[in-house]
Amino acid sequence: MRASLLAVVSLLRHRAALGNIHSLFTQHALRVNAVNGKVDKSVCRRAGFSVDGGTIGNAPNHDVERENMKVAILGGDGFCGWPASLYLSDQGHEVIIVDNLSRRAIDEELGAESLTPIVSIEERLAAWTEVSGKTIGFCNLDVAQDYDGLLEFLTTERPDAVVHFAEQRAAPYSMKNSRTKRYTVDNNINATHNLLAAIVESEQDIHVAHLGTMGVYGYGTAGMKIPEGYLDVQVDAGENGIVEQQILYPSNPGSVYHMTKVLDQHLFAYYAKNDELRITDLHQGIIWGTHTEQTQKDERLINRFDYDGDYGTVLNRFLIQAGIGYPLTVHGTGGQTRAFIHIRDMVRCIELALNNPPARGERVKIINQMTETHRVRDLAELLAKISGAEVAYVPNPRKESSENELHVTNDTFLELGLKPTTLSEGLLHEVEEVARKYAERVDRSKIPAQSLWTKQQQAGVPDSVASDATDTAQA
Ligand code: NAD
Ligand code: USQ
Repeated sequence: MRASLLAVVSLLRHRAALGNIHSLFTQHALRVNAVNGKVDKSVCRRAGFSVDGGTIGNAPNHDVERENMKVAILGGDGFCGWPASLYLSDQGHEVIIVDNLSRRAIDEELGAESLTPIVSIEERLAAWTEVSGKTIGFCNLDVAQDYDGLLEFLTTERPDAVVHFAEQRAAPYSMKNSRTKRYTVDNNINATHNLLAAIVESEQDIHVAHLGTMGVYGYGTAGMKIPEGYLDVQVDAGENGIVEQQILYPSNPGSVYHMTKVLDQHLFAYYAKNDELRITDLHQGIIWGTHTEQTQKDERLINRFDYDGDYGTVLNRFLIQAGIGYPLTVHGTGGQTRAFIHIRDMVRCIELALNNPPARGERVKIINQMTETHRVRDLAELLAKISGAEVAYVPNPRKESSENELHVTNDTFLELGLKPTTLSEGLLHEVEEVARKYAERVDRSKIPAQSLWTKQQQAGVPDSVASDATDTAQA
């Protein structure tokens, strides 16, 4: 049969929101502790919650009215997970963070630190209780490696929803060498699959909200708007005529990291079909900014802010570079167009996604979590204009299109009430100020992107920095 994909997009209609989930349960303080980097299963076990002294047994956790949800945040110590945990706790949800602190370990491995001084998870949680009067639980657990611990956690805690941030998320780190490639695949795919298998085994109806990426689509749009996950196609079935189908938008990942998110998509599709798990996959653009209302309440609640060549993302890197007087490192021509979302909108999107889960039996709900697109060189030129920074066009360490257009559909969150926080001079200055405040913590040698996609690429070192290094070496 000659099958050709003829055509193209139309927006999928999103099912009506199911309405807010309300909780019968009172807010119940619980704390699951980290013990020497290992899962303290005895503590996890003890953390079962009860109302009026009676343990909630096997009550179904999907069809009761709830004011607040019990939400497990996998990866809740990270750049997105920490502010999301604080935000959801602030809104009155019961939050438990699950994290193996691997991101902190990678900082040590790379000899790079967050620009902002982040305190230990124990201090963070204690500070939040002091500031807000609320308690966030914590379980130190490797979601990718400790399946039994994860199953026990779900069985004991019975969360209404799990937000899954727990993956290795840097494309450059994933491309450094075969060890980091293998780690990224093992960690990300196992984390996602363990979660799905454990939910099935626990026999609970837990809504999973996963942080995926715009990068699953690739960034070329063939002149159209990228839809929210699914593409309407017409297949020429020969004598049977034209057959209409909806398929996952064809993937085109640009790194091993992005590829793991493509593989995640297929795991989700399978478990939604076979086990009727309720899954939302949030295809998120590049986050910028660092503070949220909650992280600003106390210095000990400060969010991490990556600037190094592996974990720093483009706009945040430019802001830090502008703040400390380092040339803005535009890769190649800077013609790459990407999707962006401010960190304060990210936390709100998570809440909106949790409040509007798909129904059981429904296919995976895919939402594009981005608010605007920008071309990299335009961002650099804008910052140069408002801050006086120098722009350096450096070799591109990545193998990627040098120029691309990007048009994205993002109706779902707008219809659910998101009011986008778009790029403004005021916000750009605010972030740059953070960089200035902590400028003495910056290790300038960690700034250039050194991870090469292939041996043909070169590191993204500005000429002025390379010649300074040569001068210093010769002196
Ligand atoms: P991050 O590295 O700061 O946080 C990830 C957290 O997950 C870390 O605290 C880490 O310790 C934890 N973790 C990783 N593997 C784990 C495991 N096996 N078990 C338990 N915990 C584990 O990353 P982030 O920027 O907060 O990103 C969170 C998610 O959002 C990622 O999945 C990423 O792909 C996605 N995302 C991020 C951005 C962005 O710009 N930062 C953009 C789009 C999507
Ligand atoms: N870039 C520069 N100069 C820099 C850093 C980056 O020109 O100093 C360019 C890159 O070459 C690339 C673009 O900026 O073309 C974006 O790079 P990035 O590091 O900001 O973003 P990316 O590697 O795609 O990854 C980040 C997050 C990842 C998330 C993804 C969303 O680390 O977790 O999934 O953004 S998206 O880009 O929409 O796929």
